[in-house]
Amino acid sequence: MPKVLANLEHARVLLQQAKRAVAFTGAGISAESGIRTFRGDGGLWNEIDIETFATPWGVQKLLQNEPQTYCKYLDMRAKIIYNAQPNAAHYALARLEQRGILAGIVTQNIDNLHDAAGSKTIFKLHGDLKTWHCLTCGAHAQQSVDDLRQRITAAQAVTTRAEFLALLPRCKVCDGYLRPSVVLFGESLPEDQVHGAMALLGQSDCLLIIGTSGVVEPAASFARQTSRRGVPTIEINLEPSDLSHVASVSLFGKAGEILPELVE
Ligand code: BV8
Ligand code: ZN
Repeated sequence: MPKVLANLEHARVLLQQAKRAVAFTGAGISAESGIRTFRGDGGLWNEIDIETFATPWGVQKLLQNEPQTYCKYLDMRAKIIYNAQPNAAHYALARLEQRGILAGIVTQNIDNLHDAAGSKTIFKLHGDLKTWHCLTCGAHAQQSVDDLRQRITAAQAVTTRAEFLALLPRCKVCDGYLRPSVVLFGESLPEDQVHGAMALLGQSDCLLIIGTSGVVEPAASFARQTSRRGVPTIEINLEPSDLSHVASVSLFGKAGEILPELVE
């Protein structure tokens, strides 16, 4: 039997024995939905400087000196996500949860495609575009992606930091400015999401690592520690990642093709 089929069979056996499997997902699971990944071929960070565009200090500096540049970046990023739909990989995980095999998902993605595919238990380690928080009092608020789209469209005409701030929604508690709770580099992860993810991973009896390079911390360590605890680990990726060494079996190929086959 060719190695690929043997690996798929091995992964199937591991999943069949699971009662509380958990999926740890990254940008690769959304690649077939048309959303760019960050590293590897065509990766976003190959052409966008993380320090300038994706750290709080970089964003502050951009807003002070060239708000237009930042608004164009936001428009480029958000446009990719607006029309994205879940792909077969997202739906396969939702089915696995409905069957009571998958206990939930820990994702690094901010695209809300797992929610759109019907998954229920999802912990978003890096936030998402619909969850916002107040810069002054920290109160949380939900904003629709349409609302975000209108604000980013209006932001294309912005010339000063004050004009940019004027476009932000206001907090109902203290009237402070709201921002999307997307976690930038150098920012800590949302505690409620981290606690939920740790509890889910702590009780898991099978770990699926799907579409992540395993480079970003502390997210990657949550997956690594779970495998190191002896939980059987199935990796699905186009190529080896920084987490391949902890996988019991690695299935190389597109998540949108492999996951439905693994789940059926
Ligand atoms: C923290 C949201 C401390 C934003 C993201 C220097 C300066 C500042 C920080 C650091 C620094 N050096 C190190 C750090 C720590 C930093 C970090 O890990 N940096 C990395 C680059 C080394 N981490 C942080 O800053 C974190 N916070 O440490 O805070 C702290 C502590 C206490 C108090 C205060 C502060 C915050 C990290 C979160 C950053 N935000 N995103 C945005 O989107 O703009 S990270 C970003 O990377 C996304 O969330 C993404 O999901 C995530 C991880 O990447 P992947 O998902 O793995 O995506 P990638 O493209 O890398 O890989 C895709 C994979 O899919 C590939 O393997 C590919 O082969 C595969 N693939 C592709 N297509 C398919 C596929 N697989 C299957 N099928 C396919 N079709
Ligand atoms: Zn507030």
